[in-house]
Amino acid sequence: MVVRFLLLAFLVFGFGLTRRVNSHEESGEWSCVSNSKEMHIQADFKPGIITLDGCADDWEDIDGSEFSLRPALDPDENHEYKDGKMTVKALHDGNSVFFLLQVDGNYVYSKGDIKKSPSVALMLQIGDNATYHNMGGCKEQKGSCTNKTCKGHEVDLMHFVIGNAIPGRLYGGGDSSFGPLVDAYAWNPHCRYLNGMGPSGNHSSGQNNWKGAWWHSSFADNSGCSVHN
Ligand SMILES: *[C@@H]1O[C@H](CO)[C@@H](O)[C@H](O)[C@H]1NC(C)=O
Ligand SMILES: *[C@@H]1O[C@H](CO)[C@@H](O)[C@H](O)[C@H]1NC(C)=O
Ligand SMILES: CC(=O)N[C@H]1CO[C@H](CO)[C@@H](O)[C@@H]1O
Repeated sequence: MVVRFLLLAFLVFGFGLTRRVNSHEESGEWSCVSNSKEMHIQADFKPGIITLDGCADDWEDIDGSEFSLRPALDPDENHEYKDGKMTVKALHDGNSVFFLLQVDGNYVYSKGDIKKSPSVALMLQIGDNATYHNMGGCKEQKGSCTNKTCKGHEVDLMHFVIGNAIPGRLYGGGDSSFGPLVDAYAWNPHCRYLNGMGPSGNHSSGQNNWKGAWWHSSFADNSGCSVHN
């Protein structure tokens, strides 16, 4: 299942974990070494070089880190995506942080079919006590999650479903539509809120400012995008 596959891989990066990723099933002890140097991505200050158009050209001189892609529910090494690695790069311009995620190999894209196309997500720790595992790890159930009961477990999420998103177009940010790219925050997987909304009846300080664009190397390159293989 491609969607979960890539999703987890990106989450792994978001929290700077070790490569040893345990199952999402609650079977046994789960641990993470969040200060592991191995998995840290550094975002250097490089203003004015990135255009959010899905093309990787702007990033050519930026160092990246490579990661293996493994299925979320069975992250065994044997089930790794064999055709290539995922490369992640990051930088900032003093105001925004930019990420590039690139997957090499014959990764499938089927236009208009979200089940035959990858999705990606980025998860960032916001609250001091937010865990990678369980998307922030607040113990409350849906309905009892509030900014008080789950205080400290906030994670920020960006989720981009590319199957019906137009390549090269910028999605997300400000608009309140529920398009292919959503900006969310969560305290756990049952308490997720999209595009700046919060638990019903409550205002939230959730924002809606993640933006993203994507490209696939199978497209004829009419746009000036230099195609990476
Ligand atoms: C995080 O957890 C510690 C230990 O349980 C607690 O003392 C602290 O107040 C928590 N931080 C937040 C922001 O909730
Ligand atoms: C929790 O949400 C309420 C309602 O929007 C708000 O008034 C309050 O300041 C928030 N508390 C914290 C700690 O963010
Ligand atoms: C203003 C408002 O609707 N506040 C509510 C936020 O959520 C908590 C818990 O669900 C309620 O107790 C508040 O009344």
